[in-house]
Order: sequence, then C-alpha cells, then structure tokens
Amino acid sequence: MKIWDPLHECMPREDLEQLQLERLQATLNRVYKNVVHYRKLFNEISFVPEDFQSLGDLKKLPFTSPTDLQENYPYGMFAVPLREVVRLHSAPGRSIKPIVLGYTKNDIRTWANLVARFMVAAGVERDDLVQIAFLYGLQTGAFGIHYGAEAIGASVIPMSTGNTEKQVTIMQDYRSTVLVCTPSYALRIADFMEEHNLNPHGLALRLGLFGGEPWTEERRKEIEERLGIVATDNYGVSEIIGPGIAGECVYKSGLHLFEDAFYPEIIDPHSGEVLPPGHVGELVITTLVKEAIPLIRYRTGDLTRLDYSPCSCGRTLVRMEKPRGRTDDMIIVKGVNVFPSQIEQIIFHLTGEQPLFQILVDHRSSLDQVEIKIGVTEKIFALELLEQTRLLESLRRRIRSVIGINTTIRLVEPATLTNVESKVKHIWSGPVD
Ligand code: DLL
Repeated sequence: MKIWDPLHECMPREDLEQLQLERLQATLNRVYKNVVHYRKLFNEISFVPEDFQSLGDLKKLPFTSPTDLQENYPYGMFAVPLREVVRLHSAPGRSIKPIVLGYTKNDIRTWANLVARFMVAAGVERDDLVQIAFLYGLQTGAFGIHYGAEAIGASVIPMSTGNTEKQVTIMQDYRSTVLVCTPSYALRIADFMEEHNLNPHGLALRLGLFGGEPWTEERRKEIEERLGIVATDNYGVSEIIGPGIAGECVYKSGLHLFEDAFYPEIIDPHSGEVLPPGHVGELVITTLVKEAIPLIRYRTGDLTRLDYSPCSCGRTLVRMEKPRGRTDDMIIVKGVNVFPSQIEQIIFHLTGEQPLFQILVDHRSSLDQVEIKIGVTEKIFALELLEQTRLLESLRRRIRSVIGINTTIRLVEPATLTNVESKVKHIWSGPVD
C-alpha cells in the first residue's frame, strides 16, 4: 500500500504535536504582523503571538467565521501582497458577493501534495487515467484535484462538468480508470448509461473519488454496484484550501485529516467550547502552512467527530467521520453551496419586498431538484399574469447567474408557508407536498 508523504502521514503523535506547535506559532506571528483583522482581534484580548506556548492555548483565541471573510472583501484577509499571489479562486458567501481566495506558489505546491495524499490513499497510481468532472473555473474542486493528480504522474482528463453523453464517450474511448466528481454526478452517469443501455462494467473504470457534498453509505454502495468501482470519500472547504483537507484510505473507515497542515478542533456549536475527543460537534480548522490566507479557528459549519485510534493503513493522522450535517442553513445542490440569505437578497432586489419563501430540495433522484415557493404578496398579486410570469422568469435567471443553480419557482398562498420553521426543506424519500 503506497503512502504519498510517509514522513508527515505516519508521524508519531508526539512529533506531530511538536510540528503543529511550531507551525502554529509561525502562523500566528504572520497573521498578527500582516492581517489587520487578526491584529485588531488579538489586541482586543491582549494576546501577543509570543504568549502562545502550547496547543492548548489555541482555545483562548477567537474564531474566524465566513462573515469575517465577507466583510474583508476582496483582499482584506490576505497575509501577503498580491504580487506573491499566483492564483485566485472564489467561494460562495452568504451574500451575493462571493469570497475571494488567493494562493501563493508555495500554497499551490502544498495543495497539490495534499490532494496527492488522498488520491494515493484511495489507490490512484501513476498509470491511471483520471477523469475530472468538477467544474473548471473559480471553484476550487477541479483545479485542486488536477494538480494533485499531475503530481502523482497520472494522466489527467480535464472534462469539467455537464454534457454527460460526452463524459461517457470519453470514459469509454480513453479508457478512464478513475472518476473524480460529486457523488450525485457519479449517479447521474450511472443513470445515463442505464437509460442508453450502456454497460458500466465494460468500462476500464476501477476507482471513484467523490466529495464536495454529503453522501451516505447507502449511496456509496449504490455507486459501487452500479458503476462496478471502489468509491472513496474526500472532504474539503474552499476557504481553507479546497479539496485536500481529508480523505479516505482503502479501508474506508473515516477520512484521514492532514493534521500537519490543518489543526482540527471539535466544538459545541452553541457555546463554542472545545469538546473532548470522540464527541460530535462543529469542525474548526486552523491552517498551519497556508501563506496567502492563513485562517485561525475557522468555523466550517460541518458536524462530525474525530477518531484518534490507529488505522490499519499505517497512517497516524486522525480520522474524521463523514460530515453528518451542518450547523447552519446552507444547502448543497449538485456540489454548489447555497444560502437562503442569497435567495432572499435576489427576491428583494427584483421585487423590493421580503415575502415568505421556502426552498424545497428533492434529493430523491441522482441530481437534486430545487423548488422555491414564494408567498404571494399584495403587490405581486396585483400584477398582470404576464408580468407575474416575467417576474418569476427573471428570478429564475438571476438565481442561475448569481448562485449557479437551476430552480423552479412557484407563487403560493402565504398561509401555506406560515408554519415553516426553516427556510429549507429536504426531501429524501416519500411524496412531495
Ligand atoms: O466543496 C471543496 C471540494 C471540492 C471538496 C471537491 C471535495 C471535492 P466548498 O464549495 O467550499 O468546497 O464546500 C465546502 O462542502 O463545508 C461541506 O459542508 C461540504 N463538503 C465538502 N466535501 C464533503 C464531503 C468544496 N466529502 C462544504 N462530505 C463543506 C460531506 C462535504 N460534505
């Protein structure tokens, strides 16, 4: 069984903790010196990086939230001058403006090596043909994986997303051996092949590396059976780096989290207290080697737990359980993160009103369907039918261009929405109401 970086992936815990401490001290110094946001926060609690003597001191420091990145738009959280930034990506924020992400040359090298770690852990080899079906663009998924696969020396097929027919043709003709995408897109490919009487077992595909959205063990089993592959999970967050924070090895019993690069904590999402090992809570990450945007105690919003017991693969890195939910109302639709607040802002822009609304996400098919029910207001009710139709079409188009998802939008009697406790309703099984 191959390990990409045995020195860091199999480090005795004592050495790892020493390395984490040194890297944390360096990171704290860097952000104190170069990022006004952190200097201000540290000054408020009279903290100077020299005071940081043990990993336990971290819990005294304030959290970083996605809102902090939003408020420092576009470059306020950068710890290096733009001259040193060689790549920009973006992550969806809670408002219409996305968050800007930057990478130095070293960050890109680090990122490629971290991605290579989980790819090798899942069984990817130099001889593989890796078909990447994440969207190439401002999102972090495709480029992150692309550079990791190239670092291994595999042959990369940068397919991007969409056009499932072409995707399948390339897979057949080029003899792709590894598919990398969201688990829901893997199922879409299986559906397409079934609809067109194509036999997935005739493909050269042997491995699937899936991430970017939550998926269950049942879904894993379904993908493995229908595509005739081994499917592994990998986890990432754009603000922190993108894919390459954690990934499964061939034993598929938790995602090895790359602790020499990211210091994890599990906190009670309500009190903010650090929870003892083994407890379920919100994952908080401090970056240890990032140069362009180092983040201190970043709240991911993902609920999980950490397992420090040894793994049969020989890696000593802690394993995180598949994320089991969110602490906020973020939804992920075909790998795209969506916040109800974004929909609210778009409705307000176009109508000048803030009507009641609810988002229904139907997860029952391979690709999630999204319906937005908007409670009709007097102003909307007074519109001619044609104008109402135009308004709904404008809303649909604006949501598509700003957030990047397709929706159907329906006007409903507001009384039918008054009992909604949440702006989001997930439908996993059963009939839609
Ligand atoms: O999804 C980065 C990524 C791309 C990871 C490709 C893996 C593969 P964001 O768009 O910022 O980044 O979304 C991050 O997606 O906080 C989780 O809620 C969710 N997420 C990511 N991977 C997984 C996973 C990329 N394997 C947010 N299981 C995170 C469950 C996941 N949720």
